[in-house]
Amino acid sequence: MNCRWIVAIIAALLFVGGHVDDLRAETGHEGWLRYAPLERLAAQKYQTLPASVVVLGDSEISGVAQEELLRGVRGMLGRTLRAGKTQPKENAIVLGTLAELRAAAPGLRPSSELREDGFWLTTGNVGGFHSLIITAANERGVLYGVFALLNKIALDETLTSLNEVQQPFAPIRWVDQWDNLDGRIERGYAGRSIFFENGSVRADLTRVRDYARLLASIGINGCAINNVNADPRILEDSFLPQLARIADAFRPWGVRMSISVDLGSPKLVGGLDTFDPLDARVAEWWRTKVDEIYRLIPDFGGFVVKADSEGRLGPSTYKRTPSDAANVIAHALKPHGGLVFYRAFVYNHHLDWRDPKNDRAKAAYDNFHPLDGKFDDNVIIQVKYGPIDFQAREPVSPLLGALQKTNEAIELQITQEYTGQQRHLCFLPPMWKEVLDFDMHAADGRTPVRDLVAGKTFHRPTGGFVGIANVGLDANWLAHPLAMANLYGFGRLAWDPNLNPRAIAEEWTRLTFGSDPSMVRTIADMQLSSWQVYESYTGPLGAQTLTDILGSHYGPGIESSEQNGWGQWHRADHQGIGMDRSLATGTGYATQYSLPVAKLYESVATTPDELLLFFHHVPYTYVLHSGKTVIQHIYDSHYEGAERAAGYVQQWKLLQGHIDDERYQSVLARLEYQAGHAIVWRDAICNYFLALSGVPDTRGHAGNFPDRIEAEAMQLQGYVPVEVTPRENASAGRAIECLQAQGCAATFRFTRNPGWYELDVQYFDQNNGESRFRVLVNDQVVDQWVANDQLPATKIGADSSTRRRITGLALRPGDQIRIEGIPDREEHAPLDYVEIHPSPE
Ligand code: GCV
Repeated sequence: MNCRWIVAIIAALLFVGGHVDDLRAETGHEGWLRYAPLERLAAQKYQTLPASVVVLGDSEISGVAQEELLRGVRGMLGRTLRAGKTQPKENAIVLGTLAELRAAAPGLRPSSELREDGFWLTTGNVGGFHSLIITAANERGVLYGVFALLNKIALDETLTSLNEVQQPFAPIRWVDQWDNLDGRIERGYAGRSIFFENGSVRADLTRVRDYARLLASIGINGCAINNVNADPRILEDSFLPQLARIADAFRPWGVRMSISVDLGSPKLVGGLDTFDPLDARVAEWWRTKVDEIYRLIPDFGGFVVKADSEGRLGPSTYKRTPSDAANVIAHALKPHGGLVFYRAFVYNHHLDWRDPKNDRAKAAYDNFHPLDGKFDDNVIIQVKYGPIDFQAREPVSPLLGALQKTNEAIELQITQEYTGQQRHLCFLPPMWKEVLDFDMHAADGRTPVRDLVAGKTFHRPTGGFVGIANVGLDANWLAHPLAMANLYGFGRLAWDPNLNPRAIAEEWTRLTFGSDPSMVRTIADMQLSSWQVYESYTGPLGAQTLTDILGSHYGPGIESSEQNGWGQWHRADHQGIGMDRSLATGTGYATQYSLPVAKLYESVATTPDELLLFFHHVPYTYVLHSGKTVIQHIYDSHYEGAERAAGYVQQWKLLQGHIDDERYQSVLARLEYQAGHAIVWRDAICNYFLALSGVPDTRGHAGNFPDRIEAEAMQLQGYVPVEVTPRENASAGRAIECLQAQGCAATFRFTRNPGWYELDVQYFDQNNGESRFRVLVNDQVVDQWVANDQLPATKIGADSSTRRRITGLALRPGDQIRIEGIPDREEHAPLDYVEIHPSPE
């Protein structure tokens, strides 16, 4: 029996028992809140669920909570609960705050005191009837309790003897959006803004309400809606009523709206001649503006501030400090209960790269640690998890352990800016979990990051978690159906950072796709390995994501990090690689950590392999803890990573027929693309370091492509060769393009043994044209397509490089293979190479 049959039989056996959801087409719009009908047996478990639901409060949130329960039960169990507002004369599900319940059930007390947003699911006697009770300290908590109950039903959990208290780990569980008022989203990969279009708030805010519902279901209680590179117009008087409409859409779901502001606003829109935070007129301007906002939006959350960073105005203009700037706004917000999220992402992007002591990684600590204790109590310092900028691997920011008298929140990135932009699979909770569990040794005993940011270690009044989400108008919010697990995972970890990523991945999969155990395992396995896989083909050993940092932050761009002021240096030269951040010989960054952590990173010997090049410059021949040399690790990890990315396609194919076709195909297309792009990454990095180090790959992979035929080596009709820069971003540094409107062709002869083959055509798909391609074998058309993917590139290079795989071709020696390309606008039907492999058995 051949392998293909074995795989098919295993697949069939794995899925015996099958799926219970019907396979109607789904866009992913419902996310994890699909409320898909339960299988008959599973549904029986909930037969004793009361037939009516009573809500004791009369707020909007209470109403929404009741409706959600009706919707969920109807969807999953096919029953419409009787909805009431007064104490029932029958068994019921009762929703209400503890205060509301007091009269009806005076003896009811949870075992521990409920904090804000915490809830209690229990059963008891209400008005003489046995009831299932969802109660909380506040209304938002009741809504969260409803979602928790529905989750239990969706996940087939028992409701008998229900007595469960859930409390959020931290008060701050927010998402930020980087939406511009014109409707674009900075680092957003899923369409345009759900909030803004053409300089105004959208007329139709249905998607905003749907978003708030998703957020509430995972316990997120705040959202800053606009780019931290803030447009000052957001504070214009005429804009505020528009903002109020968004806040109105959020409010029923308990999501507080906040906005990012430009610190220069008093001058830019306020008409003052200064924005000096210590000028009394500036303070007065903020106070008046904030009062006005609260008149329109009584539950307004506050302001996010990015200042003195990447060209933004800031207090340094007047030689003032971040605490001066934060506090003037905080004073204005304080009477209303508003917060200032002041971002620690403050650094000089004109650093002199020639000075080996300069180090961008030191900036956050250097700027904020001296101000510890100087910030008002309603200021939160929002700190990116690492000292650079959301790289696939960074050490934890030392600032997180260094603020003892200041509130802090950790900033994580849900939108995959440096981690594949939702075209590559990269499930981030395993990374976040490592960060949150990391012991900073900031005080006696264990001080994991999760406790520090939640304010537990140093008894701060507030703190927590902020995730940059950047959902867009795409039906499924984040473009890649599997990327929604990152939004879900962020919310779950913000609620309870002790959860484990596998549990999160499995839970998300069951809610999103159904509960077939093999399917759940397959998807969870893919998700859980994906961060490591992505890291392994995009940047080694803590040298950071070796991407084009001056442009899209997407494909490889190894030299873009070097010899400029941005400070994302990896310091690779002919002898070695890595940035020396030790005290003894480097920038001294390592000393920003507490002693035990600083000691760990100070020495090459004790620094973990995965961060070695972040902390040390070592020769390529340096031997890692793993026993490999650095250079061999670079080669091997990139080859293994690309292979594992290809494996995802095979794993996913096992799920065909068990997931609705729409989502199945959408994920498949992305995984196939990823498998091809992982090879682009692999080749760029391996070829670059092979050339730079001159050290050959002992396994003979790097620089060796036996199955490859370069386009420029084919017989060309109309096509002309072009040099590509940087050269590692195209195979052999060259490609071909067609400058004649009627089209061009590239031809070669097949010279190998007769048999079945697959042919990979590596071409470039820019977003400024839609070239057409045809592939012919001996004049027979075997494939044709239009290059119309939306990749972040307007020219030939690693961002646009992509692949078309043509499978099942019967080839004989002497066959002529011809690729025809017809250019369109700026895209000249560019081709890189062809690879021919025997078809897999
Ligand atoms: C919103 C990185 C991103 C920028 C982003 C910035 C920030 O530099 O590339 O797009 O700006 O971080 O977090 O402020």
